[in-house]
Amino acid sequence: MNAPAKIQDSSTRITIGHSACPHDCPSTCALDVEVLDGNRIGRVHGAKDNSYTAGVICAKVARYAERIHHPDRLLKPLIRSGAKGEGAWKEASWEAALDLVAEKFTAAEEKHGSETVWPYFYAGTMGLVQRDSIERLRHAKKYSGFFDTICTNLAWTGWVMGAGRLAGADPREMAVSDCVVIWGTNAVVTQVNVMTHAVKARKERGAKIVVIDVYDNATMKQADLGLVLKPGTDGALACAAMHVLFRDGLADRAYLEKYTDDPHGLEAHLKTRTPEWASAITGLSVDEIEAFAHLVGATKKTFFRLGYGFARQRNGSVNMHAALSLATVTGCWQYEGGGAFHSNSGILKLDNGLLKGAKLRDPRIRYLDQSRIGAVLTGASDALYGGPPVTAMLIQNTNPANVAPEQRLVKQGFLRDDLFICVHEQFMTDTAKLADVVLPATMFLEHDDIYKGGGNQHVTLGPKLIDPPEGPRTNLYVIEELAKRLGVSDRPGFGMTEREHIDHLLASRNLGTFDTFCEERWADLQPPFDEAHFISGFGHPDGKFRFRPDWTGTPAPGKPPKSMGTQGNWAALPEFPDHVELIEVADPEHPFRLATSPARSFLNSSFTETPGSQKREVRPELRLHPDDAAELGIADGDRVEIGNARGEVVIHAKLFDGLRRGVVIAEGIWPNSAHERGEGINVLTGSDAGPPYGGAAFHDTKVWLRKAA
Ligand SMILES: Nc1nc2c(c(=O)[nH]1)N[C@H]1C(S)=C(S)[C@@H](COP(=O)(O)OP(=O)(O)OC[C@H]3O[C@@H](n4cnc5c(=O)[nH]c(N)nc54)[C@H](O)[C@@H]3O)O[C@H]1N2
Ligand SMILES: Nc1nc2c(c(=O)[nH]1)N[C@H]1C(S)=C(S)[C@@H](COP(=O)(O)OP(=O)(O)OC[C@H]3O[C@@H](n4cnc5c(=O)[nH]c(N)nc54)[C@H](O)[C@@H]3O)O[C@H]1N2
Ligand code: SF4
Ligand SMILES: [Mo]
Repeated sequence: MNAPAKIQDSSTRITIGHSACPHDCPSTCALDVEVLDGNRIGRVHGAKDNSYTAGVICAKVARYAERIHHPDRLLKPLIRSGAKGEGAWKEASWEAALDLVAEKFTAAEEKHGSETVWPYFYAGTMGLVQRDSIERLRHAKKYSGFFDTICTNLAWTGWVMGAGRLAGADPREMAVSDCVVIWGTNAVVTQVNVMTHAVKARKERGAKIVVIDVYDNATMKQADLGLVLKPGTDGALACAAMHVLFRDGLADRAYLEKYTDDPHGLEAHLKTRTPEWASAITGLSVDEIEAFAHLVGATKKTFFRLGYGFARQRNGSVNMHAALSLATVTGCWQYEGGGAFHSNSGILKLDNGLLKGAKLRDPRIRYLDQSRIGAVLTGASDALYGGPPVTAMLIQNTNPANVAPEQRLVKQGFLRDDLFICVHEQFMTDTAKLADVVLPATMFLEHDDIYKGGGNQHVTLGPKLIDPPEGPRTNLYVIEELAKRLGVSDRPGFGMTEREHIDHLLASRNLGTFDTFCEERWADLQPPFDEAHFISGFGHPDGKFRFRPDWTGTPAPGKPPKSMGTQGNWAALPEFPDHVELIEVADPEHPFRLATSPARSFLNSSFTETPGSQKREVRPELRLHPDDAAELGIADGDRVEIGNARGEVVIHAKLFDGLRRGVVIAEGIWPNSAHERGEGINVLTGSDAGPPYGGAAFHDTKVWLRKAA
């Protein structure tokens, strides 16, 4: 299975094991891992012969040894012995800890009915077996459902409204493009492989790289044209660029006639969306908007790489749809190296029904909104959908006390005496600190799993390469053991090993087995050109791209289950691409707009514990325009207080002129304890459901700020 051992020196034997990065990153890199003496790891490398990874991975995963062999890893089940959140624990055996969890879940169910238990999980591991098995337990037990809105909803909805399918041009084609537009993704930081392919195009064919963001970030430093606009105004930029294309004969009218729903309606609608109009909204100059429009209009092979970041605004679905509409007006879809891409999650379908227990699902059971966990746990009746309070939770692969919006409400909820919480974790996170029972979890190199790459087209195996330390157990183990204690272990899908689940998933698409994947490592599922570029039709029934989206309609991956009704204010959404002021517009009490962009050395709340990341990120900082700072009497490095109706946070000022006045940026989701007062940046962010189907607007927050006392 592994490449032949190479001998480094007489004492250490190094073999290379193959895996996939399990973290919540669109790149899902194929990895070559140095395994030392069969039980520790050395450096981690990107697989050179994987056509998307192409030998490149981020620095934080290259240094994975410092995370997996970290001295602070959780090694023992812990049961709370003091007050909630106090930090007093006693060690317990696995048997005793699991018995306690099962006992508490059963008691909660007896008192309030099964919907009182809320399994809460996300993508801390993207491994299908370890991530999704919790769904099987929840269906089998009729526990409350989980509507996952924290990350992809606003973006995916906007894309699918236009294209009809969550797929797009092969991202490797960026390497043969003449212009790569990197829009609302800080790719250098969040998915480095985008840069591999984009930079190759520049080196080999002189391609231009355009970056559109709200600050001059690490990716914009690599751009030929960098556009720094105000947060939440990308729809205006896209509309003005389309206006210029129609005005100057750069719209591909023949293509539009054939492939789109209403090009004439669009053109008429855009008449008033001039560069002057957009300039006032975005803060960009008319010249910048004209230059951008002419570049993408005149360059047939333009590749639009649309990220998540610009959709994390309350008008994010509209902005995503507008940017995608711009790509379509240029006609770039027809050319290799042209087109648009956001996610391939729609092409990498494996039959996960057995894994997730789909047949066990009772459609009458309510779903609760992941992002509204604060409202749910503090008993807001609209958040509970008329059902019982949540009084028991199992949390895997996520750290909501840190990453969810409206942190004060979340914490208040967690501290409720009548709420029992079990957290299965690798480290003592902000969430684990508030639990009643903490169970130690394995890491990806210590268990078997299989991974799908949203930002590429591969399904990649991650077999177990080393033994875990004594103590941590897999997610699958926890689910299976709870199923036994809760009386559902005889239901379909239970009692299977990781390898059996993987064989079953692969068989559904005739991709082979766990064993064949040990040899082949991955499968490349890229659809043919005509399908990926929508030459054979877009994903809507009539095969046409929709400039006029049906915001309430199907098909939309983020659409809530029927039982939730319509979440957002879809009535406020526009008929055609537009700028809609559904954002938290600055006002006299809150003159600034805050975006909480990603930090390079952290991945969400992960890697905040590793020495390499801590050394590089240093401390939480707020990027602030020097002229704004001068007006407020704030100097570089000063402590500033930043706040709104949801709360206030103290952070250090970093004067920075690479953003618009009135905009501030806080990079990274630091642990709450890294901030004064032990409260993190998500004290400030809102959890209201972005239209049409919900989703958290993490970069859309109005705030005041002042020098801290
Ligand atoms: N190093 C690192 N890598 C990560 C993560 C991380 O936290 N750190 N997170 C992972 C996860 S879970 C995800 S979903 C992906 C997300 O990765 P991305 O798709 O890159 O999305 P974001 O990280 O939300 O933000 C990207 C950029 O959008 C910008 N932005 C914010 N508002 C606007 C706007 O209104 N318009 C425009 N044009 N830009 C705006 C931000 O400033 C930021 O630079 O990254 C993954 N990879
Ligand atoms: N302010 C602000 N907040 C944000 C964002 C933002 O841009 N700004 N981004 C949002 C986005 S896009 C996302 S996706 C969320 C993500 O936020 P989280 O879901 O918290 O993300 P991660 O850090 O990826 O993973 C969470 C935990 O999973 C654990 N874990 C990893 N593997 C395993 C495993 O195999 N088993 C178990 N039991 N645990 C495991 C890790 O130790 C980690 O503590 O944050 C959101 N919050
Ligand atoms: S770039 Fe993303 S997928 Fe690749 S190793 Fe880093 S975190 Fe993992
Ligand atoms: Mo995410």
